[in-house]
Amino acid sequence: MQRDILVLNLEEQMERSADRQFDKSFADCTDKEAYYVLLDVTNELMRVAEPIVGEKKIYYISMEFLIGKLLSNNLINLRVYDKVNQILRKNGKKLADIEEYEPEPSLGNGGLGRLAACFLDSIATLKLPGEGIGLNYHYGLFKQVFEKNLQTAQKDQWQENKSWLEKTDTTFDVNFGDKKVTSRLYNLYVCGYDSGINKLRLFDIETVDEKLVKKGINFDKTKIEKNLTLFLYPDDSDEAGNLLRIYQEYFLVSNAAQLILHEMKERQYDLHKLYDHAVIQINDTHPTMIIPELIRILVEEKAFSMDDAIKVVSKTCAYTNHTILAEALETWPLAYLEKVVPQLVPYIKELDKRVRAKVKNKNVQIIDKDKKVHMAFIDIHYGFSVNGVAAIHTDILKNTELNDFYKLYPEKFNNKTNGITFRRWLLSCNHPLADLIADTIGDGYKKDATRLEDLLSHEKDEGFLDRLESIKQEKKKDLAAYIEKHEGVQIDPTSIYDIQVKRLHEYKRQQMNALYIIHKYLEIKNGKKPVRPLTFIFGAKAAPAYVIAKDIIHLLLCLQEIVNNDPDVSPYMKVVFVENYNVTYAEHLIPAADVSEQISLASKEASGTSNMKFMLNGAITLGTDDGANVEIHDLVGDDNIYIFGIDSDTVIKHYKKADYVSRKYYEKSPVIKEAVDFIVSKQCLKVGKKENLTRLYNELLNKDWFMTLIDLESYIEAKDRIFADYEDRNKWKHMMLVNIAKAGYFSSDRTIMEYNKDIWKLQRAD
Ligand code: OAK
Repeated sequence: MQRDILVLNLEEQMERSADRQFDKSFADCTDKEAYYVLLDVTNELMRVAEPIVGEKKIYYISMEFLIGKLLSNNLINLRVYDKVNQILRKNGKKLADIEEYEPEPSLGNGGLGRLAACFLDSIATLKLPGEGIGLNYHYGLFKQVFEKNLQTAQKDQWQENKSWLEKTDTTFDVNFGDKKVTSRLYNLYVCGYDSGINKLRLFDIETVDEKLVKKGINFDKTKIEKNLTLFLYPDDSDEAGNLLRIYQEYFLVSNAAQLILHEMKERQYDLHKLYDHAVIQINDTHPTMIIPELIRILVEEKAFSMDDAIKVVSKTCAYTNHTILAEALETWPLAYLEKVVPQLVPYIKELDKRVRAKVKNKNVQIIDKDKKVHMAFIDIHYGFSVNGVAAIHTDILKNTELNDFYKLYPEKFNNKTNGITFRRWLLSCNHPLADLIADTIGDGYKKDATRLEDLLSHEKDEGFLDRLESIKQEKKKDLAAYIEKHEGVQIDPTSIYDIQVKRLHEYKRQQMNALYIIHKYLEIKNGKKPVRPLTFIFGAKAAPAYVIAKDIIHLLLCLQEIVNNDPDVSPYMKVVFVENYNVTYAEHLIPAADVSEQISLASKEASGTSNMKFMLNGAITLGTDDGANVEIHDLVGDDNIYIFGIDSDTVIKHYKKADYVSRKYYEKSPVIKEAVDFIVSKQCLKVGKKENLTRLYNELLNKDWFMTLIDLESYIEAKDRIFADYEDRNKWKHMMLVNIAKAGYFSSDRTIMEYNKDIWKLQRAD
């Protein structure tokens, strides 16, 4: 009721807010002031919205929530978007201009964090009682700045006094081995689409000292009271970095445990039935310490026997694995845990002892012979569910990586193919497409994404297909303007936009894309021009301690300089590496893409989620049979996707036999040799640094852990083919249609319904 009144008087609310905050009328506000007005009234609308409550709640614990800007999404989900736009128009303003002033919270690295944010949207939309629990990093992930074709890292000042965050009175004491800190809870309201409100709980400490940060993102890693929530994932290449990471992880789980138990007490629930009221989803191993921490509290403070505590906690916790890369699987030296969280060590040893008593297989022991603690193993032995994030990923976990565990607990393993929220990745970032779909098949797809399949009956509808094409064209023009404004590079909206955006990692193989670009460049230099200009767009951050990843960025920036400044070539191709790729940038890039680059080495990308966002926006996938690409392939069929490269079984065999020799492919193929050699050519060294380029060249020739060269020729073939097919406009428009129509499966609403049916078992709050 209160909400309806607020909505009815929205314009009046905005005037009042403008007057209160800036002492002027809304029409006189600058776009920046207008942002604070909209923030104020939207916050108010969320405060009065219905909270989603029930007897059992999901607590999604994660070190990352990559939520993106919130204004547009909140307006859409609160169903006031059109009304607000009307008011803005009346006052001579545009939401797109106003949104530029909203800072993007920098609380995640990439896929795992963005998935957590999509899940919160879907949990609320499906009216499931739930909350996210995470940390409120002051500078979050670093801001990427390019200098002399190199990545540098700067602090990202995303926090402002006026924001979506609500400061609460809730504080907890968190005890480490050598110190104690006091936390404070901040709430961020998560509104579902046309439903109710859940919360994201973000913990912080008040003693953080932002002045600790010196040049770039360097700071004293030992001053825990001052640095605990400064940055996300500090450099973990040294011991101090690793220790700080463990302090952060324990800070998260200690707060989570206290919050959950506090809520149980408030609602007078019997802790022996904790699992009837709470389910804890552990987002990769970073929050794994929640298991020994809850057991410890139940035993030490709630008079539980060890057996009972372990039983109850094991029935409450579920684990999601997001990667099979060995270096990402956390193993902490016991000595580190003894320093940071000595109170947990007896419990971790007890959990390990019980495993040893039960199972002889040494591969499944929690504490190994080198006294390292395998965090994932705690989750698998002492959680009730283990899931992978795409069908092929879960199969690899079951049959290879975690096979010893699968044999022990086959019933715990299940697959939950990832999804994306269509509210952000279609309704919000691509209004014309969302409207075209609604005009064609009705509004139903907004709540039931599988309805997108109704579009298939329009495959012969030329009017529809032409509108699809012209919307893509409009989005390509918008992106060209955005890139010109932000990067100072001009691109041609009639060219083919080929886009690869994701974290920079060798397994994702941006270096293979770079080699294609070199190949094309040389072809054009030799007089072989593409039928239509090509634009290669990249966005990616490299972990500051990941040397080769930064070298790959360097190579791509050098190629950008060489290609774009060469008058023989630049009319036919351009390269743009956008600076500081983030959620906001993704929302501009994805709707404009023609070709979606998903070229990881088969078996290595757990799922990928940009592949789903691109498909939903009518881009065609050029990819390997990896992660969720496999399911996209199954859904759209061979005719609507471009798959190349060796398959995951072949990759796994090569690793087992350790028989991959990249130099063999280099020596055998003049095309490969020419492209690789270009990296250390005079031309490249003129714009780049010898040290970096030579290191990358040697890496490709002597190591190439992710098998770039074995796949390069088939990649070139497939990429040339997809570009040629672009000229068959009817075929292309049809492929766009099929991809959009089949994208419904990848709605995170579907994913969350599956989590709920198989793992969480919550009641919808209607
Ligand atoms: C990050 C840190 C440690 C472990 C995994 C990650 C991560 O981001 N993994 C990514 O998760 C996404 C969501 O499930 C997947 O789509 C990506 O394939 C995976 O790399």
